[in-house]
Amino acid sequence: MLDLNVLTEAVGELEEEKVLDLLNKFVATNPSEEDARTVVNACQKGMAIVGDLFEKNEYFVGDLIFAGELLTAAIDTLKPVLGRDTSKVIGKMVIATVEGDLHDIGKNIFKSMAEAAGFEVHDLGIDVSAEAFVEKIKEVQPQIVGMSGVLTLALDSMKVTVDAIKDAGLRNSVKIVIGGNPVTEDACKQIGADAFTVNAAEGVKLCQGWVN
Ligand code: B12
Repeated sequence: MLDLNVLTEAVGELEEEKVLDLLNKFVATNPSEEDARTVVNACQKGMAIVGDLFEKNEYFVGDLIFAGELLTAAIDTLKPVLGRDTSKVIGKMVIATVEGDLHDIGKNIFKSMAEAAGFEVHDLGIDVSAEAFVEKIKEVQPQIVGMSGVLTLALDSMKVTVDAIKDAGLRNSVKIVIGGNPVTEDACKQIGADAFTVNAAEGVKLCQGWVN
């Protein structure tokens, strides 16, 4: 098993070559899904280091952009071992990053894992309005709606979106899960979601529980 601390540090220091080299070697050992998920968590911790250094003015927006590209490449490398695609559809979900927020790495990780678990995932992308969520829910009739956001302001957009779902008379037909760095139990209650998580694997387990 690869040294997770070394990986976290390499992500934090934006050492692309080292990160991809570590991950390629890891994938070549044909690891379990469980181990692959631990590796995703280590990458996530590395992104928290990037965020801290950005706050301390040691990194700049360009570094955030590079970090985003680095993590996307890292997750692409891990995809083959993150879950084996199943042909059986166990449920439908509509997901997106909420209005005002352009961060999509966490959402994309959750999407990959949910698809591997057998969900048909309709991904609306980033900066998605409450109206667009409502329209897609009407069209697809999913059992689950997933909202992602990492900016603090995303919490407000999540509330607006849940309210719009209620106003459209759709709240009782869907379970709602929110994810991303700022979500907490309190925020979940305020927003009126059914569940929250800062861990994609945990989110998938929750969703599996809802459709079983
Ligand atoms: C990379 C990055 C960017 C990239 C994003 C690239 C991309 N394609 O996503 C770019 C350069 C675009 C960017 C832009 C900005 N960013 Co930025 N960014 C980051 C950074 C470093 C990492 C985010 C990330 O990918 N984390 C890793 C992923 C894997 O974690 P995650 O999102 O939490 O996802 C996991 C779980 O939460 C869960 N999950 C996520 N979504 C969902 C959804 C569901 C349904 C479920 C079940 C689970 C789930 O699964 C994932 C895997 O376990 C963070 C720092 C940090 N600490 O997060 C700052 C950070 C989020 N950014 C910040 C800021 C300030 C900005 C900018 C305003 C900078 C600027 N001055 O322009 C802009 C805002 C643009 C906008 N309107 O959104 C601040 C936010 C502050 C705040 N409290 O609001 C942070 C915290 C940095 C900091 N410490 O200051 N950023």
